Amino acid sequence: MWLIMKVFVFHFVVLLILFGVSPSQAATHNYSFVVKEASYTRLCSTKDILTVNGLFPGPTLHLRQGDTAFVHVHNKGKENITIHWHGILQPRYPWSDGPEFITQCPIMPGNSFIQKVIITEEIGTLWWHAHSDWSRATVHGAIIIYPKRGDRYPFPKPDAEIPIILGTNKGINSIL
Ligand SMILES: [Cu+2]
Repeated sequence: MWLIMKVFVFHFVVLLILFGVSPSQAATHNYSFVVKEASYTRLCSTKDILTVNGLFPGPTLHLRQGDTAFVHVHNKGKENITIHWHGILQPRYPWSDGPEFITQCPIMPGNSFIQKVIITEEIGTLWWHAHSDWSRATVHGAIIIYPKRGDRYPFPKPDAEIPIILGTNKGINSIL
């Protein structure tokens, strides 16, 4: 009887480790993206541009391999919008990947939509951007994906991390 109890407890502990208390457990993140116009000054010229949360570039997502992010997109702009997660595979879940009228309907002005972003194999720095007409010129930002806790980078560990986001002159100049 005592031996049966010991075997049962051992199996129970193994199951716990396999399904839930692993130290590299994936995390869920929630972000709020309010798409709205904000005034922006460059080279002594101030214009209203479309932004996320009033920021240009927009907010940086900090995630780990295996994490899932739910990005609550609130469209307070004047045009339809979607956000695309550039370089993210989105396995078996293309429904909030961003290309409007292909994988999802655009988010109309005044409406909200939760875009689910699933990080599987990606690691390093990618970016997100609007996927409707010219809106991507100002509505974009970085996605920084770290290895799982306890894992190493698949490249030499950076000494420092400084995100640099490059835009095209054409897009920015035509708006500013
Ligand atoms: Cu893209």
